Order: sequence, then C-alpha cells, then structure tokens
Amino acid sequence: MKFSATVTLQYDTIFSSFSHEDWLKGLDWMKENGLDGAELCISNYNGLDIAKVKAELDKRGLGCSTLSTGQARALEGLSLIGVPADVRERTQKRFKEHIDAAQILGSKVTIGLMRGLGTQETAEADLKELSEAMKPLIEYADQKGVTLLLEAINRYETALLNSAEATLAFIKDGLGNPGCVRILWDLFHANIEDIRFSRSIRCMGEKLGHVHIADSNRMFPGYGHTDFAAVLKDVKESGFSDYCSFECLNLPSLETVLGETGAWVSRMRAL
Ligand code: LER
Ligand code: MN
Repeated sequence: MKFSATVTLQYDTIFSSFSHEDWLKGLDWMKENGLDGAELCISNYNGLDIAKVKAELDKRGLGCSTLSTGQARALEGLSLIGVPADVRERTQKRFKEHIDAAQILGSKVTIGLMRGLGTQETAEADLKELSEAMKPLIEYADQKGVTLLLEAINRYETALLNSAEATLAFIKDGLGNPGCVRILWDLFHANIEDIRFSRSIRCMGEKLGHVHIADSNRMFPGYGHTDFAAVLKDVKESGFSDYCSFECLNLPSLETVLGETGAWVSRMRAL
C-alpha cells in the first residue's frame, strides 16, 4: 500500500496544506514525511510543463498517484453531462489532456465532479448520457494504458454515483466493465453513503483503484470516528497495493496535519 497527499499546481484548494505557489515545498514535505507520491490537482494545461513537474517528482523519488481534475468544473463550467455539445466536447478534450499528462507521470486520472451532477429525478437518463460521454475517454485511456478513477461522491454534492456499490454497478452495467476504469473510494463520502466499509471493500474487489483518506468529519485521521486501522487493514488484506491519498481539510489545524502525517503513515504501514 502506498501513500500520497494532495498538492495543487494552479489554484488553491482546501484539500492541500500548501498554496499553489508553494507546491515544491509541498513535495519537500511529502518526501520528509515518508509519503510515496503526490496527488496533483491540475485545472488546465495553459503554460503547464508536465516534464518539469515529473522532473521535480523524480528528484525527490516521489510518484504521482492520480490527477485531481474537478477544479475546472467550478472555474470553467466543464461537465460531461447536462451541458451543450460544445461544452461536453471541451470537457472530453480536457480529460484527454489529463490522460496524456497521466501517461507521462505514470498516474491515474480522477473523474469526480467534472462528470456532472445530474438530479435524482433524471438519474437514469443522466447515467446513460455519462456512459456515452465516457466512451471516447475510455477508448483513449485504454490506448494510452492509463486508468480512469470514477469517484463515489456523497448525495449532498451530486445525485450520481454516491456509494461504492452504485459506482461499481455503473462501471459493470453502464460502461460494460472496461479494464481501465476503477473506483476512487473516498472514506468521507463512504461514511455517509456506504452500508459498511468491509462490505464495500469486498464488493469492489480489484475494481478498487484509489482511496481518499479523511475522517468522518473530513478532519485529519483520528479526529473523527472512522477506525482507520480496521479499514486499512481490511483494504490491505483484500490485495490492494495502490495509493491511499490524504484528502482531508486542514483540521483540527494545519499544524496537526503537517505534524502528524509522518507518524500516522508509519503506523498504517505497520498494520
Ligand atoms: C473530490 O475528491 C471530492 O471528494 C469531492 O468531495 C470534492 O468536492
Ligand atoms: Mn475525494
């Protein structure tokens, strides 16, 4: 099992302990605290030199776990569903740019809120639309050997794919179970939506591709009520050896996150 944390390259995010200007300091901190890689938050590729980003990761012996892509939904209105054809095409183009970058970085690509939000009333049609919009992305990712991560996100943020089981059902029945699509399981969302963590782990099996770590209240692990030792032991025993990535708020404080990450990761590795 590997560990990473979010670092953002262009726009600040509540999920990183570093501003975008300080992304290199963020990488230094990750290295110093025994993380294996960085989850990179990228909004667009205007003036972004991916070869340079890769060189900075390599210099520190860090990998890249996945590309976090959702900023462009809020900043540019990009979405795969519920938008005019030209916006959907721009969104597909952006995801293809992410896939190109992921191939260079050896990472995966997250499809989170930039898939579109849908509504409960139109969910069936929304998922059909999503399946169609994802087809060219799946074909492209498959050619490039890149994994797409569909994130299960709670009902207060989107009407679609809220639980691990709903996301798994969509991958199998809605997409035809392509090998290059797996699940991003975020423990904050799972705490709201899933029946039991152990049941989700068993259901997802090898379709689990990436884990987001945050406590039940989205604070740093240990400051809510999730039993991380039990969950991560279960995840490890299921055969998962990929990334668990911090995506918690800087709570209860920035100092806690910066000061406790290294020791927490060591404890989790020893499970
Ligand atoms: C992104 O990974 C996520 O978990 C969403 O809640 C962001 O809004
Ligand atoms: Mn997440």
